[in-house]
Amino acid sequence: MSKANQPTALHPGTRAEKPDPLRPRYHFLPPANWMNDPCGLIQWNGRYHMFYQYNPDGAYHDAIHWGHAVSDDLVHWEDLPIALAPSPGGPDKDGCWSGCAVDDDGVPTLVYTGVFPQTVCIATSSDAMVTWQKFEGNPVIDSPPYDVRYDTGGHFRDPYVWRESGVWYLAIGSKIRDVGGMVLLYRSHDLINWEYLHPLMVGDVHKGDPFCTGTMWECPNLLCFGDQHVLLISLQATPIDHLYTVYHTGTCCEQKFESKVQGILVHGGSFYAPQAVQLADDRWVLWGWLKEARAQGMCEWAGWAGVMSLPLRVMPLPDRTVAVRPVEELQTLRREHWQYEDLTVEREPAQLLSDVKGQRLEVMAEFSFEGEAVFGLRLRCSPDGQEQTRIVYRAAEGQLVVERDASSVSPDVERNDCTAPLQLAPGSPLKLHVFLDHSVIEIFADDGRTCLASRIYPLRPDSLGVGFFAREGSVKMDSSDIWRLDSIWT
Ligand code: DQQ
Repeated sequence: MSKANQPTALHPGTRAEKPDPLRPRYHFLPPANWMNDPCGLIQWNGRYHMFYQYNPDGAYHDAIHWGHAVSDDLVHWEDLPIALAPSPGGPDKDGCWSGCAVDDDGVPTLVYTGVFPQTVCIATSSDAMVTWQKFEGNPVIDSPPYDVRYDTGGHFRDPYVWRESGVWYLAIGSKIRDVGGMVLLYRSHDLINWEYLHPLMVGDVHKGDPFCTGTMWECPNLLCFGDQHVLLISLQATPIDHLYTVYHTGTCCEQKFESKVQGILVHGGSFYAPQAVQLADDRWVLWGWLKEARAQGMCEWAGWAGVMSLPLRVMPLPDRTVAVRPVEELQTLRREHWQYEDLTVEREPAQLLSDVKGQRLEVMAEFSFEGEAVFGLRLRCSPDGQEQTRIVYRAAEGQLVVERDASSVSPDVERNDCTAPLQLAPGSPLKLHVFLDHSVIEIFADDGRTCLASRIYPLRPDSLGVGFFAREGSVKMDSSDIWRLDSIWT
């Protein structure tokens, strides 16, 4: 490895910038500018490293670098110098797109996408991951496999690498023109020389199956849980801005993946391109990119765009569906606490809670209800209700919905409903676990079996109220705990 890479400049921007009421405070995001996918997640010498797609020049996607941060607890982060920057004239001259990190017998190694054209490149570090040297022989894979069956159009990105019995495997996102997305599989003994094996999985955009569709499959991740595997794929569908991540639970036999059960990992249209890492304690934890849902001009005015989801534990269940739950370490953020029990939920518009207000809250609530009830929780509510966001369970439709029609007085934000299917067995309570962080809402319902993430942009400074309401049917709130959460930045 040689050819010094010098992307060690510190981030422009600091964390003590102008107060911004929409900027999340306990979700990770860079000091300023654009971020998208998490990359290169790895636990190294006991610390958690996160890299991410980053544009140091502004709050828009261009000339992508790898930002870098490190944490001791999965929750609080310290910014490190930019890890990778495009090298003029190199295979990544137009950007260092997504990829992963591996431990090559003590040598930290990044495997990433160089553009354009889309290729696989590697870089290593010899100073405990502060600076990175790009391999002088990059790219290590210079194009998708030549195969007359596949017209990939050159779409070939987001390598995900793991080691099995001393052999490296690499899964990478691709597509077959007019057919659908595809994940290709390679093998290597040294991370440099790669042998193409076969597709790990191929979709079919024409079948109308929401789990196998998408014209391009991005950011594959293969998680191993003993004899069961979970394949995560981020689907780029049509129209192009319709992006979502699916999981396939199945088995991997002779390097072929057979999908048995599928689902959408996090509903709502904001969560995309997650990356998962197995920690030393065996937990699989992932972060996803939470996209903005406001006009580009608002992002550029604010000076930032994109935020990481909470760290989420991935747990396959006995029925082979996958639950996603916030990691326990987040409980260290809990501060002021309110508790309620056995309340009859008032009809809409119900009173707001008199003592709870906030932009940074965690809510755990359990409701019992009869029949076709419609009920939920209001957040970021102004006293007159002009601004409010409602998290609603519609029992008859079996839907959990974030109603954003009144979420902001701004005309430049998305205000459509964000919906997730949620069928509860008759008599079962609704269990909601909600995180609010200024412009971010993450919801884990039914112990993480149904997850929904959404973005909201309330502008009124008094949009701080919280309340429960019933629209249809009789509803009881059995218990609820609400905490104000701390900021992760000092
Ligand atoms: N983002 C990266 C690509 C990836 C996409 C570019 C997914 O590598 O396919 O920033 O959001």
